[in-house]
Amino acid sequence: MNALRIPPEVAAALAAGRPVVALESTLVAHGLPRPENLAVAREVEAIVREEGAVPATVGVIGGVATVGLDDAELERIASSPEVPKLSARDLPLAVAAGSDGATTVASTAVLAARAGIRLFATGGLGGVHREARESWDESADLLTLSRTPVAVVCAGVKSILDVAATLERLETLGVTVVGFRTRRFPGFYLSDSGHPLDWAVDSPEQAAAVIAAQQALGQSAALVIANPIPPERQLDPALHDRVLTAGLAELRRQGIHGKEVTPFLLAHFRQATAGASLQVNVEIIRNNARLAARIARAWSEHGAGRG
Ligand code: PSU
Ligand code: MN
Repeated sequence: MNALRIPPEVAAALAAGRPVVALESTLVAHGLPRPENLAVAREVEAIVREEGAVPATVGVIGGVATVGLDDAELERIASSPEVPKLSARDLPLAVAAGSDGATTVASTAVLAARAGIRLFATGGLGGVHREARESWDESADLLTLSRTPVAVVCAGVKSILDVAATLERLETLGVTVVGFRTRRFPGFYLSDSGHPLDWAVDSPEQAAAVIAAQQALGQSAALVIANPIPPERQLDPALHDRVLTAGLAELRRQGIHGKEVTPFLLAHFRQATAGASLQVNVEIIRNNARLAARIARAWSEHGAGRG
């Protein structure tokens, strides 16, 4: 069965130890509105290239988990309104069914690790939802990161979540978390979630050294590299809090649950902030892709995977 495909450009870069950055496709298909989503997906790949790394956007095409979508495949994932959101557990079902699918942080991490890609950029991780005590809604991103050796550059976890509970879960699950030039955990749309971090790195080289140490110690959990949006570019915190309160009330009123929750709240933010949240979200993704590519280069110079 041809379940996994790594196109030649990505395979060659990996074989030669050159820098590669995995990118996810759920944020393209379900996190950003059409048609801007396709432009953002292409731009982010271009940023990774500009920084001297090979981009590998991950998705499932006709039942083949593909680590490095070509432009036509990227367009297919970005423009189809029906493409399913696949977490790690959904991958075998989509493969066996011959389906297309967009991959979340969890499923992208699994496929990137399987392909031998260490660096991965996204917007914000999934995590523990507010009211999780009743709903039990905790993103599979967390458990997956506990057993998947990738380094994920993100702007923390989405601020629609219970950030404190998510940080506790990351600790329990043994996921290493480090701030990039900060000891404050970022809040996705906001530069600071209000929660401190114990550790920070100041350069791509230092981040690569942490990855090398994880490997040397035989640890197989992920590294979360938390990269905040600069404060002058964040969403206005007062607006953020108002919009979030209204969005959570609307979620309850409409009885939305499961994997619809995250896309619903992101769309609510876009509409209620007249697109300001979209600007911030796109900027976060750009910044994270750039940093991931720089770390991938430092990691490659470190002797990627060979140390
Ligand atoms: N980052 C973004 N936008 C997104 C996501 C991340 O800027 O839409 C996606 C990721 O794919 C992440 C998912 O894995 O949201 C979390 O979904 P859930 O809460 O249903 O696990
Ligand atoms: Mn969920």
